[in-house]
Formats: sequence, structure tokens, C-alpha cells
Amino acid sequence: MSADVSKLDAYWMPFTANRQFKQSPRLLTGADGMFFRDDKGREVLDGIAGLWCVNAGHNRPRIVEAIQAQAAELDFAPPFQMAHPKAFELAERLAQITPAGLNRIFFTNSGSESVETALKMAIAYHRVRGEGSRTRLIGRERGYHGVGFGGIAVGGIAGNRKHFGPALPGVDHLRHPLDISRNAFSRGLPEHGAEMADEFEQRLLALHDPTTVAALIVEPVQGSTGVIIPPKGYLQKLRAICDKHGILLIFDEVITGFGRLGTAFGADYFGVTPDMICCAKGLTNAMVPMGAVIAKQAIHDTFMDTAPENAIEFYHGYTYSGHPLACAAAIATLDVYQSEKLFARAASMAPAFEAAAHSLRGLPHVKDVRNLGLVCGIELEPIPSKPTARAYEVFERCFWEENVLIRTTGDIIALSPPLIIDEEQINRLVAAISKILVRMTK
Ligand code: PXG
Ligand code: PLP
Repeated sequence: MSADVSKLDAYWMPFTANRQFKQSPRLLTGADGMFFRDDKGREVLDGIAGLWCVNAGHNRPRIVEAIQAQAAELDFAPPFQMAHPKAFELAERLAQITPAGLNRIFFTNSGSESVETALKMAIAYHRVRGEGSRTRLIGRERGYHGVGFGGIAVGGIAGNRKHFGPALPGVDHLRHPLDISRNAFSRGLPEHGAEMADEFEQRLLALHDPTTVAALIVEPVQGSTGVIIPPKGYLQKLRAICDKHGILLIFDEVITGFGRLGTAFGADYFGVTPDMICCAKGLTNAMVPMGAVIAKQAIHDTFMDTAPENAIEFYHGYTYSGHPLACAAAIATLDVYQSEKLFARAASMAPAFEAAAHSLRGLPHVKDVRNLGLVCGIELEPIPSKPTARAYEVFERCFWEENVLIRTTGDIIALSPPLIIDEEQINRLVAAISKILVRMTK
């Protein structure tokens, strides 16, 4: 059925091939648990937790009720020089599940805003404690840190940068640690490549002088650019180099936060404690937009201890920081995660997920499979001279022919299902991809 194009014109869709989409729209109209419903009444298995965010599954009644009750009680409270109780309650609750020492929480409305906030906090932190020379920021190739100017500057995705000018000055990048030649079909952490962290000190800090660097920002697992899992020992090395040179380490856990790796945060999985965590997505199970920066208490206290009495300590914030609906949704989401032990559930489902994902090895066009917790990347051989076309075809055919939603980036398929997925659904998800790959002729 072709869509009524006159009604589709006004909406300029984000990160979408608008003209292609509007030829054959994929419209979701309802959801429950592991499934979406589309406008044709089909049930579609959600293999990507919406967009890596609906970690507890869709339309959870406890969260729905919390939002409804909140909307009826207090719609909005200004967050500057005013507050409402649930913002404090949520911050306390969140601080109970964060890594030790990270217990001061600044609310935002998205992952992008969390990144901008953390980068500004890092630079300002050094300045207020008398090291105003530390203004450089280091990111990584193929890093995704949202779409603000700070985020695209430290991010390492050419397509997200090239149209938008120079963004921030004073930014440099590490290489990404994906090395299929040595680590193809790795299960869990790849064996080879920890030494790739050494270039941070040997190349970048040697070039820029460590005393000019404010922070290094990395995703513990790079999600958006195709699931790049850090080699054993790699993140530990980055932590050690940051410590040696007084550089803040920021983990962007917008995807890895809230159970994706089978622990509350990626920091817990890796046993590496950053100075700040950026999060969003799973914080509210995506029911209301919300993000947060979780900072070490010592960073927060430095702002408090150095600002003049009765002065604002950090000149930053959003109209909707700690919005009442978002706080209510987040508190209820943490309740669901805790009462259903969903992070542990993700860990317990990870072996079945790994086995299913690696069953694709040997199928036509499959170049690599890599996984950790409940996330995996399936890298395909591109169709010659048509990069991205093969994975896009798998995405479309999974949706229309198999009633399964997956996500692709380049020629890589990413799976990141809600943490409530069961073994049968895991098998159905992977079988859908397998069937399409086998049916592909070229
Ligand atoms: N940091 C990381 C690590 C992310 O994954 C953001 C920041 C930005 O969050 P917001 O809420 O501003 O979108 C993200 C978001 C994909 C995809 O295709 C991934 C994200 C967003 C959209 C698409 O995999 N991650
Ligand atoms: N632009 C204008 C003109 C504003 O008045 C404001 C906030 O008052 C903003 C942008 C920032 O909006 P937000 O706080 O929702 O990020």
C-alpha cells in the first residue's frame, strides 16, 4: 500500500533517507514487551530495544502508571533556583547503582546533552582548580557521542562531521581498536590489541603535551558504529595513562549503561572506574527523554569548594533538566530493573545470545561476528561498489518478510534486544537474519 505522500511531507526525519522512507514508510503504532505493532497490524519482534534504549521491554505498566500519576500531580517545576522532590530521589537512587565514588548527578534530556555537559564539566573542573591550560579533548575514531558540536568534534564518524565545519578546536582522536584481521569472530573480549591504547600516551600526549589535555572520552563498547568491543586490558591501559597525567576519563555509557553488558554499567563489567559517566536511553527505559552525567564526588566538590559563597558553581543546565515526568519514569524504571533483576538476567542470557549470533559464521557474506552481554555486531561483506546496500537490504527484508526489527550501520548489523528477551526470541531473531542472508543472490 503506498502512503499518502501529502501527509508525510512536513516531517523532516532525523538520520533517515527521507525520500526513500516516504516511498514505503515503516510505521509503528503500538508496542508491548518484546514487540512492536505496525500500522498494518503486524507484530514485529524488537531486536534492538527500540534504539538501544527500551531495556526493560515496551510499555511496562509500572512505568506507564508512574508517568500518568506524575502528570496529574506536578507537570513541571523550574530547575534553576527551584526543584521538586523526585529529582533528589532519583539522584539518590541512581547513586546507589553507580560505581563507587561516582555519586553526583547532573540531569540532561538526551545522550547528546550528556556529552556536551560532561565535556564542559571537564574543562571547567580543571579551570576552577587552577589548571586552565587543560582544554583539549581526546576522542576516538568511530566514536559516537551524539550530535552536538562537542559530540561531533570528539566523535569519530566522518559523515556526522564533514558538513558542519570545524566544530571544536583542540580535539584529537585515538584509533579505534577494531582489528578483524587478528580478532575475527571473537566471543566476548577480543584477545589482541590492548597495545593500541599506548598511542594515547606515545603519540597524542607526546604531541600535545599532557598538561593541555582535559579529558579522554570513550564508549566502553562502541555501539553506533558497529559494535567495537575493546580488547582485553585496553580500557585498563587508558585508565592508567589518564591517572598518570591528571586527565579525566569519561565513559560514554549511553548504550552500555543499564544492563546492556549484564552489569549496571560498562564500568562495572570492565572493572575500570571513569571520572564521569554519560548516560541516557535506558535511564527511563526511553519512556520520557532523559540523560544524566554521573560525576565523581571529588569533581563536584571541587566546584563547590572553589566558587564564591552564594554563587552558581557551574554555569550550565537545561530547562528540562530533571523534568518531573522523566524523574518519575526513571524511578519506576529502576524499580523494574531491580525487582526483575534485569541486569543479571542479561548476563544469564548472554551465552545463548552469543551462541545464536555465532551460528551465523560461515553463512554467505558474513565477515565477522562479535558480541558482549546482550549486544552483537554482524559485519557483512559489502556488495562491490555499493557500500551499505547489503546490510540495508537485510534490514528491510527482516522487517517486511520476517517481522523482525534490526539496526544497521554501514554493512554491519547490530542487535541489542530488550533484556527481557527469551531464548526462543533470540533464536527467532538470528534465524530471520540467517534466512535473509541465504536468500540473497548477489
Ligand atoms: N553517546 C552514545 C555512546 C550513543 O550511543 C549518544 C551519545 C547520543 O544520544 P542521543 O540521546 O542524543 O541520541 C548515543 C546515541 C545507532 C544510533 O544507529 C545510536 C544512537 C543514537 C541514534 C542511533 O546505532 N546512540
Ligand atoms: N533558546 C532560547 C531562545 C531559550 O530561551 C532557551 C531557554 O530558555 C533555549 C534556547 C534553551 O532551551 P533548553 O533549556 O530547553 O535547552
